[in-house]
Amino acid sequence: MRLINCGKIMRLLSLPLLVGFLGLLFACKGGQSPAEKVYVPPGKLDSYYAFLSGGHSGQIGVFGLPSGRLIKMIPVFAPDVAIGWGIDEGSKEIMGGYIWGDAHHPALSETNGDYDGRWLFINDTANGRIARIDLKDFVTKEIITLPNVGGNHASPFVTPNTEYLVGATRFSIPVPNRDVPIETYKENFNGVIAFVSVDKDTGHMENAFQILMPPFDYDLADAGKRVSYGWAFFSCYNSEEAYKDLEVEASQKDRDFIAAVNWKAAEEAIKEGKYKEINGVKVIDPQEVKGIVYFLPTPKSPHGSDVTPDGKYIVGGGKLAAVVTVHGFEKMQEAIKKGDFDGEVMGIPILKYESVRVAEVPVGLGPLHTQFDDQGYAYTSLFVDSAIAKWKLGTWEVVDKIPVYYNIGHLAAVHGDTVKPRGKFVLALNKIAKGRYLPVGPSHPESAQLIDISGKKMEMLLDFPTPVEPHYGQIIDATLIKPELVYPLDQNKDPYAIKSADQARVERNGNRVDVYMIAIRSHFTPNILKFEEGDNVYFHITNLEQDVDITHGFGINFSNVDMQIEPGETKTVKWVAEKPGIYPFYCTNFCSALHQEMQGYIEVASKNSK
Ligand code: K7E
Ligand code: CUA
Repeated sequence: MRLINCGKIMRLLSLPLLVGFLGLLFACKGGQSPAEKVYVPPGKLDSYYAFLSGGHSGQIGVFGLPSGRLIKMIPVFAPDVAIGWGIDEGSKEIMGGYIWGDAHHPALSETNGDYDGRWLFINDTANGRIARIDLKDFVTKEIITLPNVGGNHASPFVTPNTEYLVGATRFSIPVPNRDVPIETYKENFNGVIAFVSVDKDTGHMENAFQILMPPFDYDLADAGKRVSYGWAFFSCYNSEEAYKDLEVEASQKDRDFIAAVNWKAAEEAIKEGKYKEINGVKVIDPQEVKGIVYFLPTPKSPHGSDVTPDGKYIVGGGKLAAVVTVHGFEKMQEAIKKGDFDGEVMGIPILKYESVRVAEVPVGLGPLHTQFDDQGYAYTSLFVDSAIAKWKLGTWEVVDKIPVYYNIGHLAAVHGDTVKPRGKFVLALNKIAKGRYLPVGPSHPESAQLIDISGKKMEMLLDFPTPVEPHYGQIIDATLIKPELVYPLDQNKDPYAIKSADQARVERNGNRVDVYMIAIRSHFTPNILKFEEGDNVYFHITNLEQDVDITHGFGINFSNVDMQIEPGETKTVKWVAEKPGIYPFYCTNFCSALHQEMQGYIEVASKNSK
């Protein structure tokens, strides 16, 4: 009897206790401090990869979020002497003779409008190129040049199934490029909008087609999605067609444009042969082929051009305005049908502003770029205000604002430019970091700030410095990327690979010498080498390791040769035996307890010593 009573009391007590406990749990969760929200304990992994462009360093930074930890710099357009990027023969060939690039916009490959974790693309504003990084090993595999494109800035911004990467001219040039007086800019210069196709299976890029454009400065782009699939939208400034003192002369007009390109129609035109070839690329002239491009008037010197996740709206960030302009895709289609035009430039109809504009959202000063969350909100970076404005799609009201430090350029939300944004965080990519970090001389680092967007009000969580200079970034759910951790040796198809020490050898052919070498803890075979003055020596080194993170280095004293060879990989590096003498070489990447012993000697005999 007593026992039963006791149980009853316990039952009666347990319900409020449970409720209380759950309440406490919720309160704790809701009340998590910023530190708790970004803390990733030792041994635990981040939940997101953030890929941030390295600007004029020509690289890409890979960060973990929410911690903000820098995990890797991927060399793309610039050499990296640790890895040997730009030193070994394979990467030298990919870099195509340039040693710098200006990397602005990372673009993850997409399937059905969402990141698929296969490849990462990035543009080079300096030398008109796009690079492809394979996310199987985070290595740059290919760099393509976009002929006719002067300063490829509005790029690569993939279409929803990575059918195409886009590119466009920021600095108009004569097309084809030739010697003409700069003063004949209006007559002789052109912009170009470019489409680069991507092979579904291999990722291989090809110049598919281009569209000749008036000599404006094309700035940013985004591909249409869902209802606007088949289109792409490019912002531009300098519709004044100025070629000097742009600060003043390109800021005259109240409205410039967003160019809406119907790439499905362009594909048809190409099939029908309506193009001319310029520098090996098929170029459509809108004066001859109608229905490919339209101009949407957009205030004022617009920078960002961002399509909403449902594809219904195109948001233009008028950097000299206090509003973002929202154009409706449906309205645009109706206006095109009705011929609601306000003149044309170079055969390209200008749609009436009132016929395409849906809203002007008063976000604040200097709106640049817009990203989206999973709750129907948009987030716009405000360069002049140093802030982010949060606003509601559909009602167009600004609901929140948060200051950032200082002068934000791009911002990136989790899957924030896809058809399926994930919410959670937005990352502010700030240009100026005055006083935010320990001072290190005149140049301060760039600064990223992580902001929680899961609640009603945005909450600042974390500052972290970033190497030069993130323009844009993309944030992907970490579970979507599954890198290969060693290269399987049995699948190594490099023509210079050897699979065991007994295949190691030296082959001479005139003054070309090929050294087939292996690296394995903790030696090279062969490790005593004798050459003659003037020999061109090609070292083909295979790392026989199959254990994770056992990378060997190969550096030669008194030379510019150094590279890293990953487990199962073969790399080739050229070294010229210029001067007689002794040249030690050694493993430059700490690999084992006997790493210091991993070395060898090269003897170069003088020509006359024979
Ligand atoms: Cu710096 Cu996209 Cu080149 Cu804007 S860009 S900020
Ligand atoms: Cu191999 Cu250090």
